[in-house]
Amino acid sequence: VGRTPLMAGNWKMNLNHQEAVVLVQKLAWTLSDKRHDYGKVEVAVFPPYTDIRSVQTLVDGDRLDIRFGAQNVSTHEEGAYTGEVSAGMLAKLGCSYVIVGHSERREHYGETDEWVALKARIALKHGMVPIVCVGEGLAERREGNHVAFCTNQVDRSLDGLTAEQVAGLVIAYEPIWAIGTGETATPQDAEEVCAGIRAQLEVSYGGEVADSVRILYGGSVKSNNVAALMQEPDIDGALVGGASLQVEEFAAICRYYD
Ligand code: G2H
Repeated sequence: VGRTPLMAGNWKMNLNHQEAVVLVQKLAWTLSDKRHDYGKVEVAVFPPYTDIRSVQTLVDGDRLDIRFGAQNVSTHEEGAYTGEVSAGMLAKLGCSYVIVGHSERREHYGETDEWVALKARIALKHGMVPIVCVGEGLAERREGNHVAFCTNQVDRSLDGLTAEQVAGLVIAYEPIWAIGTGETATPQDAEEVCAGIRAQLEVSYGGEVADSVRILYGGSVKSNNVAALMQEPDIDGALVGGASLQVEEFAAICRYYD
């Protein structure tokens, strides 16, 4: 299947403005180092809202082969929603992607699947690709319900999307118990859920759509565990948090096959 792997660096709420600029510059420089092959993956970074504009300026100005996106988006088009940022604003800044439903937003800000579906819809409406995050907690994992829990989350988070829209989506599977904890799911653990998600997509939208959706794994991905994860047939990339803040480490993740 011809799914281009996506390595997505989710900076979360880290780095000041200057650090963000330096990180993108160093990353661009590293990715252009001809001693390594970076050509097989798509690389994207997800700065905080406040640095998207600067990243856009660097990427456009130097024609960098780096995509970028936002970590969140409002469910509303515009208006009296203090503190929110709209999909239209992000699209105008050149965002290719928007992360929706990250577990940290579900956990700390009460985001529900219904909200996630609204966010996915509004991102698509403005020409951006949502990266729809799902993942089980420790309780579901211990009870052995993790696959069903995640496929339900996918179903509900994609509510209202057409098959055509789903075909262009990215889904990120992030087991909550493996986020920022240093714990990684084994490649087999991750594949079990990613394959389950793809099977569910096939039931809901057909085989062709299911085959075209990229499913990322996220949760303590590092240069020393990414290659094994990427060998699994249903894992098409990684959503990388902590390790994406270190240029050498993130670059090593992007050339996992080298
Ligand atoms: C999961 C991941 C990126 P980390 O949240 O979204 O973070 O790699 O730090 O576990």
